[in-house]
Amino acid sequence: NYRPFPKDFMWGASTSAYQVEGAAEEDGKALSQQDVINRRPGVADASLASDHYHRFKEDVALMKELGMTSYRFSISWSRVFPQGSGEPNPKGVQFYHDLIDELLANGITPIPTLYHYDMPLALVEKYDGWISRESVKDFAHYARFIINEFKDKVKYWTTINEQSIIVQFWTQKCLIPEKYLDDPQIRYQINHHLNLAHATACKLVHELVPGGMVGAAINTAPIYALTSKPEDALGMLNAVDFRTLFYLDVYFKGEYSKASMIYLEEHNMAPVIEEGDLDLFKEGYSDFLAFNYYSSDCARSAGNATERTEQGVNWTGKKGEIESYETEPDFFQIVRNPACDTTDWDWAIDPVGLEFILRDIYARYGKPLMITENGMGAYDALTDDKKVHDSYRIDYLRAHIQAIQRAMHYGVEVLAYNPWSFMDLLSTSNGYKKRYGFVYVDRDEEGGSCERIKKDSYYWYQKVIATNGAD
Ligand code: BGP
Repeated sequence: NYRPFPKDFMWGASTSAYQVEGAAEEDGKALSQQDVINRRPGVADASLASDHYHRFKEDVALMKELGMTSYRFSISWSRVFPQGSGEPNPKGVQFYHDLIDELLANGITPIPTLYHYDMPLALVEKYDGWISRESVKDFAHYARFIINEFKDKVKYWTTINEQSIIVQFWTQKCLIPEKYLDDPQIRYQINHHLNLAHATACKLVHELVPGGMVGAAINTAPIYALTSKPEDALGMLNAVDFRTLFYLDVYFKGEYSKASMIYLEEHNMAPVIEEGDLDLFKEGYSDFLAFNYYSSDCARSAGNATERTEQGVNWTGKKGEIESYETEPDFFQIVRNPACDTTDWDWAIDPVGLEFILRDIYARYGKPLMITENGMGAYDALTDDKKVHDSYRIDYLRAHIQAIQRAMHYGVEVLAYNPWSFMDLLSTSNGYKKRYGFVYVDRDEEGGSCERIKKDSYYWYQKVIATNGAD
């Protein structure tokens, strides 16, 4: 008997620009680093994606029919500023006006993200992208233009998507020139620049948008101690500091968490911080935290490990492929959560973890929260009569919605639920083999018609929204 969702709770869904739009070089848009990173043999790339650029009206009509009251998407920097800076591209700007107008006309609150992994390629070529501090200046130019342009139409702004994931999987999320690959400090320098970019965008929203609210869209998850050994509990504490507080303390307290910074300094990985940077962090405060939640982790003591190891990625979609987990010697080691089942891509399925992280973050920072991504990547099959029976996705989402309701019952302020994804789109790791959408997009790794087909989960979510979460 948990309290019902509040009447103004926003029920939405989520996408990102390069993963849905296509038209990668159309109407003046230039390539972003994601167009290049995603060119892998046998895997779809971002050139067509889900053809949303040409079909956005049809897509918004489907959102309306679904009952969505919010839509979280991202703006492509290189569609608006093809060279990353200078003069805006009028056709690119017009696309986002048309999209946002269409959303508003259909009663859907737009929640744009300013940056979702897609740094303009021109800036990578010019100065190695986020590695250079110059990126912050160009991002500020882009952010000022967009926020000013849409200030009368957009209230909720999100800044950078998944900063912690950009750090963890830096070579997949950024195009890194080879000369930097052996330097583990670089990723923390990138992170510092992202923090400056985030704080700048927050300040701009406060300056330009009357009543505007702004926050980052981080990826976060609970990290449980693997065992009840005190050493493992300490490993867990370090992992939480390193993977979560290191980011959130900047957003909400304007400072880096001490333990992680000391660890980075001792291991020669600390970023160069210039005078005034920490003041900017404080001035660019966040009004809320948006976060993406998919799965949880466990941690233990790093034991005698002396080598850093990276978190592995499952590229094949066969359970049990991940062999390597993050180790920070002397600090912590991440391990698979043996208590949870996983998706075919080894992502632990843990709806309870969503209640845990909502309550944990709210208790620490006391700011409203918004879920900008949550969903189940799966192999979906289209039947001959054009149906997709994705009951596994319905089970996954239902359990997570119940977890949000429990967290809210215990006092956590949650503004919106925007599961990933509104429609099938280009997965960051697995092209179109791995799907998340409520709407099936008829294409494979080569391409296809991109016809939109409503899955079973679409009809189920329609009822969830119509009953304000009572389903
Ligand atoms: C998040 C990203 C999204 C998205 C999702 C699923 O980390 O913000 O862009 O793709 O994860 O990941 P994947 O596509 O690898 O399954």
